Amino acid sequence: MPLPTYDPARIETELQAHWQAENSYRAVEDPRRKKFYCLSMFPYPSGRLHIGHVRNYTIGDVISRYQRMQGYNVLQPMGWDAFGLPAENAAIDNQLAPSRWTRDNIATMRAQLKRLGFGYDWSRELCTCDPSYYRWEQWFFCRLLEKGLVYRKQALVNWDPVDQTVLANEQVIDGCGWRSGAPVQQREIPQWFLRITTYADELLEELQHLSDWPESVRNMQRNWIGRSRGLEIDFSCEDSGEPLQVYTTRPDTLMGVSYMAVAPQHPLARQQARQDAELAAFLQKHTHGAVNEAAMNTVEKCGRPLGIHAIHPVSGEQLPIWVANFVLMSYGTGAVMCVPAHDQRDWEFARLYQLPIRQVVYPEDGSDWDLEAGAYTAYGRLRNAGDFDGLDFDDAFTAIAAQLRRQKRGRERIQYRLRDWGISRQRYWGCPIPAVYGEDEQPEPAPELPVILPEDVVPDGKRSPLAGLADFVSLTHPDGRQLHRETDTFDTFFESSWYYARFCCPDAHAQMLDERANYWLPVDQYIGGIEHGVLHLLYARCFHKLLRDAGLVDCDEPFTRLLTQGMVLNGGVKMSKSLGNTVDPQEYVDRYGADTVRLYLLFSAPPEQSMEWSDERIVGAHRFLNRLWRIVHAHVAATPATTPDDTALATRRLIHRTIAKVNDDIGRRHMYNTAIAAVMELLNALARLDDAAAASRQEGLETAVLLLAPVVPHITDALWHALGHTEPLLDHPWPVPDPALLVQDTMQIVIQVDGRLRASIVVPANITEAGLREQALSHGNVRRHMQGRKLHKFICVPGKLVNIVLSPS
Ligand code: ANZ
Repeated sequence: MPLPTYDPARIETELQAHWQAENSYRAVEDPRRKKFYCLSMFPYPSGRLHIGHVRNYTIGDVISRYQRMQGYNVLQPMGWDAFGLPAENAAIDNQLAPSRWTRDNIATMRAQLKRLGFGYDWSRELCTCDPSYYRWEQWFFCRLLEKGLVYRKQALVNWDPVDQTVLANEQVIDGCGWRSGAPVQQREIPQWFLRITTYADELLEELQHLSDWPESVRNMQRNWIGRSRGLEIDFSCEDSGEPLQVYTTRPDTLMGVSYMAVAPQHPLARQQARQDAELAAFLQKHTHGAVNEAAMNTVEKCGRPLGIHAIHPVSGEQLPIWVANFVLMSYGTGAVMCVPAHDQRDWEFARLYQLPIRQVVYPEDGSDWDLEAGAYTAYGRLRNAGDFDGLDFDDAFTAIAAQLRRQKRGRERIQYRLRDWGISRQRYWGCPIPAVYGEDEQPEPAPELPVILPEDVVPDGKRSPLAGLADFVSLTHPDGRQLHRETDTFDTFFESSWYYARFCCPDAHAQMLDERANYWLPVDQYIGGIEHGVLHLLYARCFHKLLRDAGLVDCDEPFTRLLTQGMVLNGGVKMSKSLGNTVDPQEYVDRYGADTVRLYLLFSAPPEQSMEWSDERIVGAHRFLNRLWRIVHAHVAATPATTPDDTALATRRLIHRTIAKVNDDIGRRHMYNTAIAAVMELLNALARLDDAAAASRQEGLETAVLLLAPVVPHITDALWHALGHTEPLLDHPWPVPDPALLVQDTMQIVIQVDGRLRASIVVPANITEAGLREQALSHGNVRRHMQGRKLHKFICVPGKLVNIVLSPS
């Protein structure tokens, strides 16, 4: 009879229908069982799945299935990060409401995910654009507003004067609006902020306990939070009456200060500009310059003297005050003391405007530093620094801090680079911010929730659609007051900051989170792209602490383990639409089946590394599954043999060594590629056995099927049944290696007679010295060389050799 052929499309769709009918992935809370919450970052429904999604979700699915076979109660949910700008852009292009476009995409992508066989609990599916989801973040926002944890203040936006709309950064192309082409203006408008800085210390501190996060991500977060310790110093300023306050992390350089600089937005600069038209023009030009630090460092330096002076708090010297474009208004005090000998920016500025450069810190080893080449920015020992000569950084910090404290001119301060999170966007397709305003324009929580986003709107890229909807904007408070609504929506990071928690209880209708959250949380394994290493993960960590402090969850951190998967490259570069080098995963699923695509993605590279797409290797993966299929079916069709199997022990050893290796690779190292390679080797060995070894071959094939089950769940399920099993593979316990079969249980011993090699024997590893002596002395060749002489000494080097020393004849 011909062997059945491998038909992935049929076995995969049949099994998927079976899973759906049986609710095979439904996660049910059970306090008696240990839980495992495995979460992959949910997608933005952009249209179709791209290969990066498939890689991400395959990794998550393998971890989930593996943990399930380990006996855990596994939760693996999926949902949609459904608000965002692309829907608005598509709406403008296609004259289709963003909600329609989004929901159509979701339907497509959901079907694609199901076809890939990912074991999601679809009963928990959530979609952030549904009022049943966003009403709870609106509710939570109102609580934060009451507690003062969100607030409104003026901030800069990109304004398109033709389309009369605020533009996102990615809609500004070469300084012009992407649709109108008009030069973009910077405007100050009131925006909402969340006080993430309240948690700066905790967010930083707890990074050290997140030992199962990649070190790179923890470092990115540390830098982003940017804690520094320094002094706040007041320089008196005769001309203005007010002291000029600066923040410095290098008080040791105080004696090297030769000028001061303030940001263009600084009050002192504005005050001076009232009498100086040229200065006013300069400020006008530079007020809307670069607003972040990275841009600050690269921008060409320029400035102007304000014509006034500050007094050095120790030397009493007069220091000119400049306005400089490299000083940020939003950091520290918006003013700096400039030490050109020890700060590169100050140095460049001083060279440009011929300001004095005075070195006060010198290398510890006594060597000189060439100030012509640039600033000496390292720590060192003080010289030319008056009373502070001879001190190192720490002692100078302490001494200068003490002196300024006595003069009431300085105090120690901890400063963070982290800014409060701007959560409002002037966009239509987002969650409405549930604030309302009365006549006094003071924000208050909306009187009724949810504030539903009108969905039958097709934006045209001009003006704000919400502001134009009178029905939406105006309302009457239950107490009779006429109010108007906020028309900004939340940054979409707001929705993605708490979805992991809502998955625990997506159907809680009366509250944001219920007790189920404390069963599942924290997420045991989170998987996603490194591009979310800073913002999303930091916002979600912050949100979690807000939830905790509101009594909604118990634990301190949301994600215990983090895996950041690498990119999929094509031709050595990242796949992207603009480069035209993308591949559509669906095509490959249609051609080879989901199992082949899954196996290929995992076999190509360790998950955290980037992988190069290769059509040949995907064919190779398919060939391997065909071979697995044939080996199992040929085995099943073979007639059982009656001859003894003298390879049995060796085969069983190989099987158990493979189990041990795969356990370590999957469970600890997340190295699916080497795990798969080990199973391939096992299969090669099994294929060489003849039918006399059918019993050990059965054990070997069952093991191979179990070990591959998380990776290729469909073909392994079919083969599991072919091997004679009726119970589902899904919940079969993961194989455990037999320790007795892992030990190396024989060894080779060399036998010398009077120092000459005379024999080599294989003995049990646990042989006693007496047993070894008996075997050695009875060996034929050894006896011949002893020639009846008497044994003088028996020397034994354990595990290696014995030497038989004879008495002189
Ligand atoms: C004097 C000095 C001497 C400085 C020196 C550095 C080196 P971090 O570590 O990032 O906190 N600074 C302070 N406020 C600033 C602002 N608003 N815009 C631009 N630069 C500002 O950086 C603190 C240092 O950055 C401060 O220490 C200050 O320059 C500068 F050899 O003061 B320093």
